Parts: sequence; C-alpha cells; structure tokens
Amino acid sequence: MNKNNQQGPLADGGKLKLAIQKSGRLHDDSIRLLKECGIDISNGVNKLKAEANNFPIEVYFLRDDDIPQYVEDAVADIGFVGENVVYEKKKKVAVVEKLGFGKCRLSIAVRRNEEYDNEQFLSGKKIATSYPVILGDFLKAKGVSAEIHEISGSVEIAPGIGLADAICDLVSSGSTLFMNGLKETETILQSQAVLIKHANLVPAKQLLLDRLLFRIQSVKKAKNNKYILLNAPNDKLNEIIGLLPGMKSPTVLPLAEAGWSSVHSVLNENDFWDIIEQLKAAGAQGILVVPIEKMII
Ligand code: PRT
Ligand code: ZN
Repeated sequence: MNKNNQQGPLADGGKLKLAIQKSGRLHDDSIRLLKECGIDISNGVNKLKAEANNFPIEVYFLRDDDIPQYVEDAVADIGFVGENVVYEKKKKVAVVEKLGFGKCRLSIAVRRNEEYDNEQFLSGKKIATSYPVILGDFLKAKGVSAEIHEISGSVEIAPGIGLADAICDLVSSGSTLFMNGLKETETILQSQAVLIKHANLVPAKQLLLDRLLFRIQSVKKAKNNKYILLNAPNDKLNEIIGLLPGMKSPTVLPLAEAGWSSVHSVLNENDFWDIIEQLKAAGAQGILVVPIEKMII
C-alpha cells in the first residue's frame, strides 16, 4: 500500500480523487460528463470538494492552472484539464483520454494588415502570450529567435496598444481576434479537455480509474453514433443491409404489411449523411434517427 492510502492528511478512504475546474469554460462540461457516467456529485461549487454517493470518487474544485501540479503531487489522482495547460505546465502526469469538450487551438495572430508568409515573420519580433513554454518550444523547433512577452490575460489587446507585434493565444470561434483587428496565421496546438493521471497510481486507484474510463468511453462512443430505424421493401433488403455497418449486423424484423421489413442499426456520426442519402436512394422509407445514451461494445 502506498502512503496515500494510510491515515493522515492524505487519507481518502480508497476513493479516486478527481480535480476539475472550479469555474470557467470546462466546469459545466466536466460535471455533465460525470453525470452522463452515472456519477452524481452534490453541488459543491462553493466548496473545495464534493463526494459522489454512487461511485467511490471525491471531486476537488480548483483553478485549471493548478490541476497538473495537484495530480503530479498525488493530492488528486486524476484531473480533467485542457491539453494546453498540461503542455504548458510540463508536470509529470500522464494524458489518458481525450474528453471531447473544451476544444480550441493555440495560435499565432498578427495585425490584420500585416503580411505574414511564414513563421520567419516573427524573427526579432515581440510576441505576447500566456503560453511562454509552448510558444518557446515552437519557436525553437522552427529556428526563430523572438522576444516572448508573458502576460496573464487580455493578450489580444497587446498589438493594439503597442505592447507586442504578434500574440500567441487560444482561439475557438475567432471572434475575439477579429474584434481586436487581428488575424490568425499559424496554429501551434490543437487542444481539448483531457483526463490526466498521476504517474504511479496504486493498483486500487487504477482499478477505479479503469471503471471510470469504461464509462467515459461508452458515453463518448454513444455521442459519436446514432441509432437508425427504417422500413425497407424486402426485394431491396440486401442492398440496404449492405450499406449499414451495425454493431454486429443490423436487426431485421418483418412489418405487419407484407413484403416490408423494419431494419435497425447504428451509424457513425462521420458517415451519417452519406449513408442516409444512399439508403434513401436504395428505397428505404420512414427513416428514424435516435440519439444513443450509452454504447457498450
Ligand atoms: O479560473 P481558471 O484559471 O480556472 O480559468 P481560466 O480563466 O484560466 O480558464 P478558462 O475558463 O477561460 O478556460 C479553461 C480552458 O478552456 C482553457 O485552458 C482551454 O483549454 C479551454 N478553452 C476552450 C478556452 C477557449 N476555448 C477559449 N476560447 N480557453 C480560453 N478561450 C479564450 C481565449 O483565451 C480568448 O480570450 O476565449 C477567447 C477566444 O475565443 P473566441 O471564441 O473569440 O475565438
Ligand atoms: Zn486558468
């Protein structure tokens, strides 16, 4: 047994300790994901931690920037945090699973009227950012020597007030850049929320994490897939079945009306519209598409 499972300030009764953002862009989606995994935590927004009554987990509410450190130190076993924060902080933690929310990119942007051919534009320039480590690695890899000016917020206004020639910041819709007269010229990192874990979880904690991961993966798979029901004339059944992947093969049931069958299957979001068009062309009718809540394969 590792010291974390013994009595003292780190005693936790064998619960998996999860750190999530206290408030901000990742908070609601983190809580929602837990809920979709069947884990209900009592509302702890104004508290430091909350417990679930139906899963051995304890949730800590922290600033996102602090989560990698807490996980490295085993104060939390696992955390939900943006990849951008994980790579900037360079703590000893393992990235285990992409969570599918909090998607954004870390990009270079310059004044809209500037001509930017490639990263050599940045040579000798001043770049404002809250991500000096990731930016520094990028510049080094490209062999560009520039001055990194670290600021903690409102990075987008730096070029407008003459503080910098370029910025390196997170972008999602791009509207903040646009409103500040900037254009995005280079993406240096694609980011989303990820699950990180302590480098050496004790086996009992790893088992709990495996249970949680199984649930997270089932939720993610369900989100990427749709359940489809359709009616098919029997003489077109083979052609229609050939278009459907299904988890094993589609379910086919006879309809009350002679010569017709009902076909049930599962479609991946990415192939969805293509396959629907082909199904219609092949004679499928009454197509119903239903969201899937969990998918266990
Ligand atoms: O208080 P705490 O330190 O916990 O929160 P925070 O203020 O540092 O972080 P928060 O809540 O703003 O963001 C948390 C995480 O959300 C980030 O680390 C990213 O992983 C992720 N994320 C996703 C984003 C964005 N999208 C995003 N658009 N984080 C910030 N932004 C900001 C960006 O910095 C810029 O100011 O939104 C603006 C740009 O948005 P668009 O839509 O105009 O392009
Ligand atoms: Zn933060």
